[in-house]
Amino acid sequence: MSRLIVVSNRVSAPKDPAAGSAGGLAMALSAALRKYEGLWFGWSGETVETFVPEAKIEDRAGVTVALVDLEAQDVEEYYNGYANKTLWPLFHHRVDLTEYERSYGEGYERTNARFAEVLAPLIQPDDVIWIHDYHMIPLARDLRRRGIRNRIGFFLHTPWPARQLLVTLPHHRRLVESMFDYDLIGFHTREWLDLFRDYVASEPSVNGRLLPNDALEAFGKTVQTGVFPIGIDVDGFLAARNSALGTRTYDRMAASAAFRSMIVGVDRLDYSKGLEQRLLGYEQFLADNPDMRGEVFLLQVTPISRDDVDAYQDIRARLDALAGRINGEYADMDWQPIRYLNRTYRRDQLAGIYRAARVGLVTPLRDGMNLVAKEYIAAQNPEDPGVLILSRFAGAAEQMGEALLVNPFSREELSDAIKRALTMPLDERKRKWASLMQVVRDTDVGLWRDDFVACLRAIDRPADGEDSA
Ligand code: GDG
Repeated sequence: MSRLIVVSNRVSAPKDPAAGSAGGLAMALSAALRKYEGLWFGWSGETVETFVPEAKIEDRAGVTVALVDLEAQDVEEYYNGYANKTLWPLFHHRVDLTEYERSYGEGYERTNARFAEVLAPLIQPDDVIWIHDYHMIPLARDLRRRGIRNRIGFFLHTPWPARQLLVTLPHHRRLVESMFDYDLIGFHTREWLDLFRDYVASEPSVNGRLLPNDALEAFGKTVQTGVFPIGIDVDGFLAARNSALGTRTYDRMAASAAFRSMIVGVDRLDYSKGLEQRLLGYEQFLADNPDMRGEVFLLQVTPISRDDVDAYQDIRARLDALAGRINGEYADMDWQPIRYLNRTYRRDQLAGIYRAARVGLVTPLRDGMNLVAKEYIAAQNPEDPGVLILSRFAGAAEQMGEALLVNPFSREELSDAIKRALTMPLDERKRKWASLMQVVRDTDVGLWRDDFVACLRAIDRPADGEDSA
């Protein structure tokens, strides 16, 4: 079997897989690299004075990783700039937060060309290459320019934006044109794929064609596209839940809840996750249901993320103020409505926390998939499961229709859904949980990975000289 090369901005292959801190995606990709052999390539997270076009090769628990150091200007323009201040907000429908700086676009192009310069010599003729996420969209084009003719696939972990928003990006056509150097492009949902197809077919400067079986033709090339919904490592997550620390955490949370119902939220501190709207919806619930105050609390676990970017500092300050205000207004001497924590927990602890929660509150304003929704379901006790409230704007809603789907922009809808979840009869909870757990199993991260790699391997590439481009 030919080797697999995984490429992502940060290489998250764990040094010690047994430590239990790595997420499902990192574990699934590491397992694939052990199975197919190969390489995980990306930025080291380090900066150097002057870029050296050479990777540092390391072994991480049986996985070979190849790491590149970048210059500080690359990190500022490519990573903090184009990736996190331009593409991330734009792909999450936040044109108001999107920064359209020419230097960011130039840094993005330069840094991707640098990645290609270092990666190209490491590629063997039979390797299959799988590039992840919005940081590296033009990388296939840059590899092709260096003569790489291997199969290259791309998976986008975020939503794809509506055409009317994408065209606010200077050089949007150039970005999409570079995607036609892939053999396969994957999205989490049919909705994101259809938005991509709509751009290609309807944007006048592209004038592309929809072909059968989700293939597309434009810029004199064809590309295969598909829907590959990501999930969690179900067995790994159940083992974390049942571990000694998972069980201890569950016991500790159950004791701390002491006859109160816990509602849980777990999200990186990101404006796309709808945290402000969630707190306002919960406040509305407290206002609407005075008899339930003192009987519930919200545990919101929110690790700080991308703190170098202004928009993240702003949302952080607003959430601090909002959580403080709601607690100040509603708390009693022996009860606080919100426990708002800016810290991380181990995965086994998180699993124990989810299990103790009556309600999982997952209300992003827009999200590629959202794995917390699947983790919450997996952690439940089948005999007495909690209820998942899920934003209809999370990719996960396309499969998890049995959750209580809500519009996260409406605090009244959030308030009603919280009440409904807290009062749902056991048989309805069990029925919903069983159907959602089936979805979680059907989309296990191992299946997602194998499905994508198999589709990529199955694609026929034109032999030398046959390229239509
Ligand atoms: C992107 C897309 C897509 C959170 N706090 C802690 C912790 N986490 C873990 C969660 C979950 C993961 O982080 C977050 O995954 P999400 O899917 O919810 O969101 P993003 O980080 O935005 O991920 C998203 C995903 O890529 C995969 O394609 O689903 O749409 O935006 O696993 O549990 N983990 C630990 N401690 C914490 O405190 N250990």
